[in-house]
Amino acid sequence: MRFIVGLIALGIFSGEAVAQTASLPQRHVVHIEAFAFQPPQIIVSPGDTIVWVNQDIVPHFISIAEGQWQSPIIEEGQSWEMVVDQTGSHAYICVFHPKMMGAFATN
Ligand SMILES: [Cu+2]
Repeated sequence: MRFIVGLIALGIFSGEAVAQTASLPQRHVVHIEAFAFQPPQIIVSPGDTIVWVNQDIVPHFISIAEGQWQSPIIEEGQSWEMVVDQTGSHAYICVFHPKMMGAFATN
């Protein structure tokens, strides 16, 4: 009995040992400016949101390289956001300007 009391005093049976590892979802802003994604590559977690903000004077149109998803056409001054629901590394381009390339990867 003295042994058990000692363990409780050490906090071993207190139930406080479960670490809080999950973090809150983050918002990541990718600026579209001068026909480029800035930053071009970001690291995200599933459940995070990526926001693309078109600061150019022309529309842009994002498509993942493998064609798995597309944004609507993002008009000048508009933005579009997407919740990350997939893991791994994903490259994307602008359909209108295929030299525009970006990527996001999950950590
Ligand atoms: Cu474009």
